[in-house]
Amino acid sequence: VDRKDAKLALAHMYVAFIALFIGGLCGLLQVLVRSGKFQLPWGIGYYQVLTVHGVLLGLVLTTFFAMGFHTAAVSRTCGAYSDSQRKLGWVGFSIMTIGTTAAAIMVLLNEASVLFTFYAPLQAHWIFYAGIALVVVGSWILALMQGLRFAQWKRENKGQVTPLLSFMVIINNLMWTVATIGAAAVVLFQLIPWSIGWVERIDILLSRTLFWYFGHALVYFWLLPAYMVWYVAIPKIIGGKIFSDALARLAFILFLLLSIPVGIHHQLTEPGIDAFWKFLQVTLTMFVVVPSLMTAFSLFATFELRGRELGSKGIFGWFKNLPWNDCRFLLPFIGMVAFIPGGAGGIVNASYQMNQLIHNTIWVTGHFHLTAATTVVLTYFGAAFWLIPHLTGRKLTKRINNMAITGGILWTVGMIIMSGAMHIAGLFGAPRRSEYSTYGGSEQAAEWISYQIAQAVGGTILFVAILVILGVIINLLWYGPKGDEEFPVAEVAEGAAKTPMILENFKVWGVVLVALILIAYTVPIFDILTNSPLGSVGYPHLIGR
Ligand code: HAS
Repeated sequence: VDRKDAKLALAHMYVAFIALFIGGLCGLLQVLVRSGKFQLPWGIGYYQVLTVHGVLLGLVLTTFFAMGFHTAAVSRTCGAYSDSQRKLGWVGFSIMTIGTTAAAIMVLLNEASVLFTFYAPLQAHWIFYAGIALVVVGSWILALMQGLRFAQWKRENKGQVTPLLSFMVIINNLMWTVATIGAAAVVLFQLIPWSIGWVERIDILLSRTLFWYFGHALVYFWLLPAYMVWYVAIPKIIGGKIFSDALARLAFILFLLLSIPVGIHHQLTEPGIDAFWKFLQVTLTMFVVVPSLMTAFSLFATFELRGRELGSKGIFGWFKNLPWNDCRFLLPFIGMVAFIPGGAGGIVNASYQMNQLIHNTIWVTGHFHLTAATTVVLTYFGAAFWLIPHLTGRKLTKRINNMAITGGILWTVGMIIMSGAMHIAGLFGAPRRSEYSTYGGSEQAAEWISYQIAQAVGGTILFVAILVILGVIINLLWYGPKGDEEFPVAEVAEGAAKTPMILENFKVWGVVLVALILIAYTVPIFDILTNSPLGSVGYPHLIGR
């Protein structure tokens, strides 16, 4: 990565890891409160802490890491940005940082305890919403910078297949840009006018539907940088090759097409959306599982091919030949394994009848601590361990590697305990997003308490893991020995089929994407606008929340 581009990418990493520290600390406070053994001091509210945790880890860590990683990935595979492109990038980064700071100040002042899913009826100070809007606008500008560099590469290399990693970045940015239109719409047209007091009432169902139009694609925006690492960097780290360039591109295109028209699977218990549209979006959700299954297939193939190259025998012989003592491999690998139960849990969530059982229980929190906080975050860490020294011109030494492995193992143990307890308590009906309560001595609530204590144990181990990981990052930023660390980009395996050019045709995929969104959302949104008493604070949509 070019030196000047490295500075821009690194700036994102600083914000991401500061967010990890503060967000992680708030996570620790939450599990302690929920155990019933601890009370927040100085009048700090539970929802205030929960909002800091969700916003910093779910929105800030992820968006900044993804944008920093994207910036570096395009520079590495398409070449350095021009000065004007890079300037644009700094403008985008600055706007995102100003927006984040504004939103964070409002949350810390308890003026925006609206959780990371900031839809109505909870209301925040307008500055919080304006901050979110700035983060979105800043990210669009960064996506534009990366898109311009990609387009320049295409002009200079007419007729050639684009670099796989940059192609993946562009797909993730396209998905993000189309999805954030939903977030921008709810913030600009509903939440800001309402919180300033220009309008007295807004439609809650509309705000939730626009949010989830954005919200499910959001989780794939977190996931796809991890998939980039799995497809492109991990094969190089293990000394192997990418199983198939075409398969990887097809998986990303399927994510682009199917990530957005599925948001209603978060609203299956919502009155006011016709069952037919829920059915349609659940069906599309089952299709969006396919690119993940393709990814699993491709990774197994990469591991097996490499193992056979090293002489391993039998069906699982390759397992022995993977580089277990390399933190750049081990942490993402644990992330992959976690995605097997995490993804299976997602299929449970998306299954209409089973969703009735788990919706709004702490099972859902368990689900996203496996998917987002284990699969995605452990892969981000694994990537940061080579990306940061690559950007700072330092080495990942054996000592730092061992420290990173310790952090990863602590994280895994903490998460198994915490997320496992969340899944089980959820099946017993324990609600998510609630403070400790005995619910007036209810017998059922008494069953949850031991699981809440287990969550506190797991959460405490996780916080120790965060401290160790931050120790690693500090070493890689400032104290590791000077040297060159590789940005690993694997080649495609010799026997792989040629990549068909249709996969590069953004116009075709753009048309299919718009068509799918229109099919999935036009009638539900039309119904909401026509059937609801517009302007009401929710009635009848408040029923059943
Ligand atoms: Fe989800 C709720 C459905 C994936 C995150 N999800 C959430 C929320 C979050 C979240 C944050 O349908 C809560 C939002 C809120 O606050 O309300 N989710 C799914 C489905 C998938 C899925 C179908 N979710 C994710 C990912 C996330 C994430 C990824 C973050 C990154 N989710 C739902 C639904 C809800 C939901 C409902 C709403 C619930 C409710 O009622 O509120 C799928 O994408 C999952 C597909 C994945 C797989 C796994 C493939 C496995 C792979 C690993 C291979 C391993 C290898 C190693 C090679 C099928 C790729 C093997 C080695 C060995 C040795 C074995």
